[in-house]
Amino acid sequence: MWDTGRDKKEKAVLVTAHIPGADSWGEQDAARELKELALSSNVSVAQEIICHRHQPTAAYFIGRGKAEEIAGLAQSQAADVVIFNEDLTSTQQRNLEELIDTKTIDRTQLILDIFARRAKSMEGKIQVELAQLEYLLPRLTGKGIILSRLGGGIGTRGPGEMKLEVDRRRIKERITRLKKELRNLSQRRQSLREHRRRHDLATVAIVGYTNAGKSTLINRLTGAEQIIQHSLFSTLDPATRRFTLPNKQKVLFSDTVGFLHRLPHHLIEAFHATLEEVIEADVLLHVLDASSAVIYQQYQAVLEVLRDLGADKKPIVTALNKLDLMSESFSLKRYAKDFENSVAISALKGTNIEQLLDKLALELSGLWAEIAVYIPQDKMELVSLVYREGQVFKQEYQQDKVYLQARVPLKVKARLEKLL
Ligand SMILES: Nc1nc2c(ncn2[C@@H]2O[C@H](COP(=O)(O)OP(=O)(O)OP(=O)(O)O)[C@@H](O)[C@H]2O)c(=O)[nH]1
Ligand SMILES: [Mg+2]
Repeated sequence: MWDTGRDKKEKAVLVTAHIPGADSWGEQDAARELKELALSSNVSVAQEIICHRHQPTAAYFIGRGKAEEIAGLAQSQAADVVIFNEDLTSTQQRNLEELIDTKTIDRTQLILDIFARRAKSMEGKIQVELAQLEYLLPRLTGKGIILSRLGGGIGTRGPGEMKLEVDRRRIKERITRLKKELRNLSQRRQSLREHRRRHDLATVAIVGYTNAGKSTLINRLTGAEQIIQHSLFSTLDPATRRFTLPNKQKVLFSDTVGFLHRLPHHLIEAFHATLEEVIEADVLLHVLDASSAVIYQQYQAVLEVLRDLGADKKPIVTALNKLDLMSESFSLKRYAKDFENSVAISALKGTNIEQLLDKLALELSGLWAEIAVYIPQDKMELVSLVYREGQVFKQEYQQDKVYLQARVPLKVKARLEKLL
């Protein structure tokens, strides 16, 4: 099952069927993002269409007349694929594909395709393939999958060079296998994290909208070599790098997959293992592209994903990135007010990085406390706890107890207070 047509550039017609009030994105912004996604998936864009609907229809999502219009356009442009900016039901997709007589894919499939191209690590590949198969499975009933789909290209690409499996029974078996492999990998990751915790490394997860500059920032900070591209979802595999803050505190930064508004749920689920870095982090560093015209929408989209992950209550430092592209100081002033705990930086030029690190150090210091305690000798296990989890400055033996001065995580302090 080798996909030989992998890099033939497909020609696409893009359709944004805007439903007013569905979210806070204007139709132009939504359409612009669809184009970025399409380009990131290496298709060429022949034509963009925006249409309006108050309510999607069960048969075609858009009206039949509009669908026929798109069919005409697709023929005259000799398009290989029509990409909808919405999530289509299997019925809508099948009907559209039949009427337009051209391969038709939806937003989720497009994003899955980009992910399939980008996945490098074993874990990333498994996660993407799992998400793809779970997306495909319910669409495979009856005439659910159209023959054009088997021809290759976008919508059929698995991670690596493989073409996606399209046999129902084999898909089910494969899903079971992938899930099992993922569980094993997730356990490995878990023990890695425990190892870190034992070495009391604070963790900072860099999160943010795709293309905001997360990898540029981690590279700038730690000299890592994360892939940087003007393209969506350049980073799929999380990378973790050690770094020492100016106050000598050691931290681990992890770069994560970019977020997107209406990120398909399949993907968040499949990427749960990767996103555990975010869930378990002590502090989040939210990188926002301050030069974006849709900064508020992107900010909200990131918060939504964080909420989904249950990570929105963590301390967050916001980096208003791409300062070098901003000419208007009044919008910066406004952002400084609207985005709490933020610093304007340029990851590319290295501007204001020290201020950002100071803010991070401050957040992290809030998670630690200095203690001075007497531990009775029958509770020696608490002495090892302090050594294990904190930094000991001073230790003295007195008759039947040990005196310790140390810096420990707040959690440890609370435990000591309870037990002493
Ligand atoms: N002008 C300017 N461009 C920047 C800055 N930071 C990042 N960029 C550019 O923004 C684009 C995206 O940068 P990345 O670091 O790949 O962004 P990312 O958030 O890791 O993106 P994904 O991994 O795709 O989610 C690249 O073209 C960078 O060169 C900045 O401070 N100023
Ligand atoms: Mg990146």
